[in-house]
Amino acid sequence: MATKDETNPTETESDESTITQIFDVVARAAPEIRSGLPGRRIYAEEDNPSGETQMEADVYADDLLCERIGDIDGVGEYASEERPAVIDTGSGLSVCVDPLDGSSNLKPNNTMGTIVAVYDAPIPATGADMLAAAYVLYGATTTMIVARDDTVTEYVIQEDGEYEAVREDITLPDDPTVYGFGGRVPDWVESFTEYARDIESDASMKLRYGGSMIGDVNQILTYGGIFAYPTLQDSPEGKLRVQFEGYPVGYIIETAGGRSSDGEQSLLAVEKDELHARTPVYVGNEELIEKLEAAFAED
Ligand code: P6P
Repeated sequence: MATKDETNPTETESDESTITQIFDVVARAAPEIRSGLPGRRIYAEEDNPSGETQMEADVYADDLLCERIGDIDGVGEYASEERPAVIDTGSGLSVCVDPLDGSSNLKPNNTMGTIVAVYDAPIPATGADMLAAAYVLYGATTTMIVARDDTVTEYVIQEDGEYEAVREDITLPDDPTVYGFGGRVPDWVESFTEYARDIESDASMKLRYGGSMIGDVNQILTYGGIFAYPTLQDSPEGKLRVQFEGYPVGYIIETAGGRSSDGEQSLLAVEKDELHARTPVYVGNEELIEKLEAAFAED
C-alpha cells in the first residue's frame, strides 16, 4: 500500500527553490483573492469541468493563480479544477490547484480555501509523484498550511501578503475530538452509515462540518478526528477530485502523522487517468481510518 513515506520523491535543489517560489506566490496572492471575493458572489456563465456551478470568484482566483504560478521558471504545467485541460507553461514541476475550494460558502460567508499540489511528473500525476502540498484557509484570519520535507507548517498571511510561520512540525492530536461527514445521509452506503452512527455515539466526538473541505480538514489537523466525503449509493466515487483535493489533503494529513484512505488504501495510492476523476475521501487519525477500512472490508 503506497503511502507518502514509502514512495514520494525528495526535492532536488532546483525543485526546492521552485516549490518555495510556488508557495510564496500563493501566499502573496491570498489577500488579493480574499479582497476580490465580495464583488464576485455571482454565478459565472459556464459550469466547471466537473459539471458544478462555477462562480465568478472561482474564475477570478483561477486566472490570478494561473498567471502567477505559470510565470515561475521551474513550473512546466498548471492544472485547475476550473479548467478542462492542463496548461503548458514551459518545463519543470507540475502544479494542480483548486483555486477556491468551497466557493458555495461565499454567499453564507463561511470558510473557503485554495489547494495547491506540486508534482514532479506530468498531470494527471499519481500520489507517488507528489513533492509538496499546501492549502490557504480564508477564515477569521488567512492562514496557509504547507506540507513539504516531511513536516507540516502553518503560516499566518497578513493583508499585505507578508507571512510568518506560527506553528511548526504540526501533528494530529492523539485524542481525536471532531468529525465531519459530507453527502446526504440517505445517500450513504450501509457500511458508512453504521460507521458514522458509531462515531456519532462516541461521547468524546463532536460534529464539525462546514461545507468547505479545507475548513473541515483544518479542524481535523487542529483537534484530531475524521473528515469524510464518502462513497455514495448513486456515485461510488464520491464527490471530491483526486488531483485537486484527494491527493493534496491525503499528503498533508499523512505528513502530519494521520492516515488517508479511499475506503481501502491511502489516497496517495489511488490511480486514475482522467484529470477530473473523483474519489471517496477519508482523512484523520490512524485508528479512525483503520476502523473505517475494516467496516468497508466486511462488505
Ligand atoms: P456538499 C465544496 O464544493 C466541496 O468540493 C468541498 O470543499 C466540500 O467538502 C464539499 O464539496 C461539500 O459538498 O455536498 O456538502 O455541499
